[in-house]
Parts: sequence; structure tokens; C-alpha cells
Amino acid sequence: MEKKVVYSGIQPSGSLTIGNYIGALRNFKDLQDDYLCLYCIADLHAITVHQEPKNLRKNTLDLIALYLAAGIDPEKSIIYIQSHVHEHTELAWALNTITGLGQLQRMTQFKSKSQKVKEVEAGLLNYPVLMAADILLYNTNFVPVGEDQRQHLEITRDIAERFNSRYSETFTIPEILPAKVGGRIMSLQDPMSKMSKSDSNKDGFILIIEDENETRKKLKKAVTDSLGKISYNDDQKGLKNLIDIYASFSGLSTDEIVCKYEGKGYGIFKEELAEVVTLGLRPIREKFKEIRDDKAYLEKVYKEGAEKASYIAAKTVRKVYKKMGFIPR
Ligand code: ATP
Ligand code: LTN
Repeated sequence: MEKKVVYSGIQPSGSLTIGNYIGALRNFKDLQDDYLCLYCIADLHAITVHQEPKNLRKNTLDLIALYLAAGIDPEKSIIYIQSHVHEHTELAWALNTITGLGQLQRMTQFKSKSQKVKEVEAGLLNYPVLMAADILLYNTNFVPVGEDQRQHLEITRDIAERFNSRYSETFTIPEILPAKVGGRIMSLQDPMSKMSKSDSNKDGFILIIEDENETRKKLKKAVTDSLGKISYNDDQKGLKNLIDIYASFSGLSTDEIVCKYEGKGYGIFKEELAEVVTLGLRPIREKFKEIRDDKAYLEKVYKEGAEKASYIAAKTVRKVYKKMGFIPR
């Protein structure tokens, strides 16, 4: 039987946080033996928020190196840069013609991101349509992403169903594959908001690639509460988030962690948390350093990836164009 397809993407819109790592990236490698996996660098998505071209170039190469450092094997999985496969924008255009404006305006990410800019541009509104195109191009069955992407998955399914019912069965309907723990890691400084690489408060996030001392400092400064008791509940959101981070790096359950630190103070808990996190990140940090400057290798990976992805994507676009009534060349 043919392998089922897993598809995911990450935007090169900055340096990745441990939120990206726990919610998405670190789950990618475990899927590659059982599925045909495609992992894209979503540069077309990144430009829906202004990117300095110089930074975008650097972040794109960093992200390829990070995919490799996180154990994605280009012999097993397809790693590629989204803008290298023109079918993404072609399919996105076609899907735009069957997507409701109201539905796009109701997306929570659109609402929150559009509040942060002076002028709202069309790319930000159409972002989920491009994401639907990414996923639907490859007959994807499963999409490993963090909880914040659930709504984007729902609209992707709606778009696919609408196309299938209007033009006959074409797209596979994809499902979200949520992280087992840590699907939504919160800011270390504001536990009510998601940890985000575009946060202006740098103490709110831990980067996958940063100095170990930085990581320790930020965890020490992380916001908790004045109750002084280790427990896992919604009244202690800051602490709860730290326990989630601990759980995802240690493999212990949240209950086991609460037990382990019963009667102990936040200071000791944070110190040991820093140990667990830095130890957990050390291999990927070391591997990243090893490969980031090997430009020739990175280029080989993304070129071969684009070739393999294009082959599948072109077939889908041909099929879609035919169903919509376009005359083939
Ligand atoms: P930005 O913060 O710049 O808007 P982002 O980090 O939310 O971007 P991506 O880089 O594209 O967006 O996210 C890549 C993956 O990381 C997605 O699967 C997303 O769900 C996941 N992710 C992002 N932030 C978190 C978080 N705080 N907790 C868990 N998963 C997250
Ligand atoms: N929107 C996603 C990134 C992304 C993606 C995708 C994820 C772009 N295309 C396709 C899964 C499948 C985000 O995490 N911000």
C-alpha cells in the first residue's frame, strides 16, 4: 500500500522559538519512517508581514539547516522552499475563487495580525488560502502543527470539500496531527499570549538557537505567581506553562513533575527546568552549528526537494485546471 502523506511548513519570519519546536518541528522526524513527509519553508507566507529581504534570505537558510539539525532526513522526506514550486501560487489563485470573503475575515490570526499593522494588505487576508493550496497540492492526509493552526486546517478542509462538490472528487481531506504535549506554549513574560518569535519582548521566548546562558536567564526571569506552591492548574498559568515545557523536554507527565517538586520552591524548579531545556536543545544546537555554513549541502537539499515536490504539485495543478475548464497547452 502507498504511504499516507504528512505535510507541514514553518515560516522563515525570524529565529524559531521552543514553541515552534515543541508544537511542530520536533515531531517531524518521528513521522518520516511511516509516512511520505513534505516539509516546506513557507517564505511566501512569511512576506504577508513585511520582511527585510536580507533577513528573509538568512532566515530561510537557517530554517533549512534547522530542519536538518532536527533530524529530518532528506533521503526520506522532501524539504523544499515554497517559492521554488510555482504551483503553490497557482493553486492558491484557483482556490481564492471558491473561498468566502466572510470566512477569511473571521479567521482569528487575521484579526489579531491586522490589528498590529497600519494598513491591512490583501496577502494577510488570503494567507489561509495559500496554506490550503500547500496542503492540498500533495494529497495530504495529516498536518502536524501547533494548536494555533487548527482554524487554518478547518478552512482548508472547507475549501477542499467545496471544490470536490463543485468540480467532482479531487482533493484528499486533510486532518490535523496535534502535538501530544505542548501544542500551545505561552510567552514566559505573559502567560496569556502565545510564545511567538515576533514578540517585541525578547524575554518572552526561548530561541532554539541561542546561547545556553541566555536560555537560563530567561527561564529564571519567567513570570510565575505569589502562591509559591507547585501545582498544575489554570490559576497558575505561568507555572503551568513552565511545567508543560518541562514535560515536553523530559518525557515526564505533568503529574510526575508536580510530585517531584512537591514542597519545593520555584527557584529550584526553574533551575532544574533550565537544565532539562538546555540539555534537550544541546544536540540540535550543535548539529545546527555544524551544517549551517555548508552552503553547498543546503543548496543540494533544497534543490532536490523542489524537484521532487514540483513533480507531485504539477500533477495536481494539471488536474485542477482541467476540472475547472482551462484548455491545456
Ligand atoms: P509568528 O509568531 O511569527 O506569527 P509562528 O511562530 O506562529 O509565527 P510559524 O513559524 O509558521 O508561525 O509556526 C510554525 C509552527 O509552530 C506551527 O505549526 C505553529 O502551530 C507552531 N507554533 C508556533 N508557536 C507555537 C507555540 N507557542 N506553541 C506551540 N506551537 C507553536
Ligand atoms: N501557517 C503556518 C505555516 C504553514 C503551514 C503550511 C503549516 C504554511 N503552510 C502548510 C502546515 C501546512 C504557521 O504555522 N503559521
